[in-house]
Parts: sequence; C-alpha cells; structure tokens
Amino acid sequence: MSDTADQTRFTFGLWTVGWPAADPFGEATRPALDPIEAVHKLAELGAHGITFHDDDLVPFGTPAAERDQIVSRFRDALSETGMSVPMVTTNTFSHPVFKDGALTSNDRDVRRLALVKVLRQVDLGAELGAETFVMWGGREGAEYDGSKDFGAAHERYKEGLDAVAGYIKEQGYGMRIALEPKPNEPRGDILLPTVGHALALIATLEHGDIVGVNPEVGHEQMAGLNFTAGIAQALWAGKLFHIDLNGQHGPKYDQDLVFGHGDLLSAFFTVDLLDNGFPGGGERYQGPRHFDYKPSRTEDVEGVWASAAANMSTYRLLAERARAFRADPEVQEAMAASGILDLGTPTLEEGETPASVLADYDFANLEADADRLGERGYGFVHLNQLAVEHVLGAR
Ligand SMILES: [Mn+2]
Repeated sequence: MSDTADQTRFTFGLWTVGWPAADPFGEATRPALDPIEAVHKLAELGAHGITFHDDDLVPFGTPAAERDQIVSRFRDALSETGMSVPMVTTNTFSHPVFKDGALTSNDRDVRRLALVKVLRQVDLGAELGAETFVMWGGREGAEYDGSKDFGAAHERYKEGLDAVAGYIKEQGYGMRIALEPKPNEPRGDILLPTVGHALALIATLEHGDIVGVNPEVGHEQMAGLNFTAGIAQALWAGKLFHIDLNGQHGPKYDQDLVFGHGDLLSAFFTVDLLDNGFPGGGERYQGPRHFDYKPSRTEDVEGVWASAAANMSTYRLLAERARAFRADPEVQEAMAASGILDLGTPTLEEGETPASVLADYDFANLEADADRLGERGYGFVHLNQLAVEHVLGAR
C-alpha cells in the first residue's frame, strides 16, 4: 500500500524541537521546552506523533509519584491532540554511569543498571501503544583499541538485545526493536557503526525476528556511505522497522540538519524508495517518517517551529516530485533502456545449475561475447538528469 501525502505519518523526537542548543563549546541559546507544549505545537503543525527517550519526558532521578504525574499530564496532551507515540527509546548515554557504555560497559553492574532502565522504558512504551523500540548505543564503543575485549563486547550486546527482545515477547507486547547505527560521536568509535554491521549482529540473535534497524540519514553519511543504498538493503532484508530523517554534509560531526538540507538529491531518492518502493516491486516501508534533527543553535523559538515545519514540507515536496518522476513516460522509457526492470529476471533459467551453465557455455566465443556485451551504454546519466529536472520542478 502506498502512502499518499495526507496519509504519511510524520513524527518527531521530543528531544529535537526540545533541544535548548547547548553544544560542547557553548551554553544553551533557547529556553527549555515543556513536553506538553511540544505535543500541542507539533499537532498544530500537522504531525502524527511524538517519540521520546525516558529522560526527555521524566528527568532522571524523578521520584515515582512525580513520574506518574508527568506521564499522566503527557497522556492527557496526547488524547487532547490525537497525537500518537509510535516509538520510544532509552537514554543510555547522558548520565556519567554510561561513560564506558551501557549494555557493553566493562562494569557488569552498569550493564545490569542499563538493562533495567531499558526494560522500564519498554513497559512505558507498551502502555502508550508504541510499535517500535529504538536502541541507539551511543556510548557502546571505545576510544582505545586496547580498552575493551571487543569479542566479549559483541557477546554482551547480543545478550542484552536478546534479553530485551525476549522480555517484549514474554510480556506479549506488540513491539519490535530497531537498532540505530552510528560510526562515532559521542564515542571515538561506536559498536554497530553502520546498517550493515547492525544487520550482521541481528542475524546472530535468538529473538532476531523482532529486531531490525532504524537508519539515520546523517549517521550513514558520516561514515561516507550512501543512505538510500543502506536503507534499500535493510528493506530488502525485511528489517527496515523505523527511519530517522535529517540532513548532513558528508563525513564530519553529526549536523542533524533539517531533512533535505544536506544532500538533496539523496533525500529525493530516499523519499522515492520509501513512498514508491523498488521499481520492480518487493518489500515496502510501512512505518512513520520520523525526523531526528536539531533546530540549529542560531534559531530562536519561532525558528524551532519553522524548522519542524520545514522537515514535513520538504518531505511532501519530494514525495510529490518522486510521484511525478515515476509517472513520467520519458522516465519509464529511460528506465527500460537502462535495463532496470531486467534486473528482476533471475540469472539462471529454471532447471539450470551452475555446472550446466558452465558445461553449456561455448568458451570459444567468450572474448567475442564480452566485447559485444561491453559495447552497451546504460544511459544512467540521462535517467539521472531526468531525476534532477523533476527535483528542480523543471518537468
Ligand atoms: Mn537518531
């Protein structure tokens, strides 16, 4: 089923619009934002839902009675506005206790504390109807290669993820876990640095059926990788459970710009894949379009809401451009000429085996065949130019 512009579920992290813009070099430039105001304001702007880390809503160390009050106020705001909470996550990176990681800290007591902090947020997420539980292990990593047994670290990551996934199943929560890869920052090097690393770990889990990925545009681009290609592999593998959209200019610190304010053409192909699927069909992304960005430190409160609206506006415009691109007969012709749909045909015929292909091949013609096939032009530049013209509104 394809999302139309109106059905698209846009969601925002509470920590995005709520970021007071303190950075490692300077103090906050904006006042703290009340989560209740965030819910109301995002609803007004047309968002479908809001997501949060445990500590975004209830500051770490809040007494139980006060915690219940905060959660109940938040629930009231959700029902007043019709906003949903499709995803929650846990902060296992801010408090000093997590300086050497959470599920993979060298200190076992820290690992146990992290696990219960995560499980408590799983319970709250289930209460609020969250379908996805994101896990970003920002402190799971190291600065020094000799500071950790990386074999044991992966074993503990696996143990921790299976513990959380097993708990979700035992409790009967209809929730899936999505791991968020990032190559570095805050740690010098983070475990599961890319989508591919995360998929490989998931394949070793006992409860891997409910564990997928939550790729973030900027995180993959910080690693010098192609974001659209990364989510394509996750989608093909049936593991694209959630997505974090934002903008980034190549391998540098995590910029968290508005979606499309980094590599715009990449953002176009990301939206094209999310909304229109693979050209030849197959797995489709059904989850919310979640923005994990930061309103730049230069912006005042008004600028925060303008930047939130900009994420949704850019997505809608790119979605409209992507629909026009796919529907354009000239594009369809160019795609056919490029052989894009031919890639859906299996390489071997029904009944053929590698041995039979080898035995049947006329090796006297190998060089002539290679020369003939090598003469073909694929027309990818023409096709890409058509995409550029659609993005620019010239077609
Ligand atoms: Mn993120």
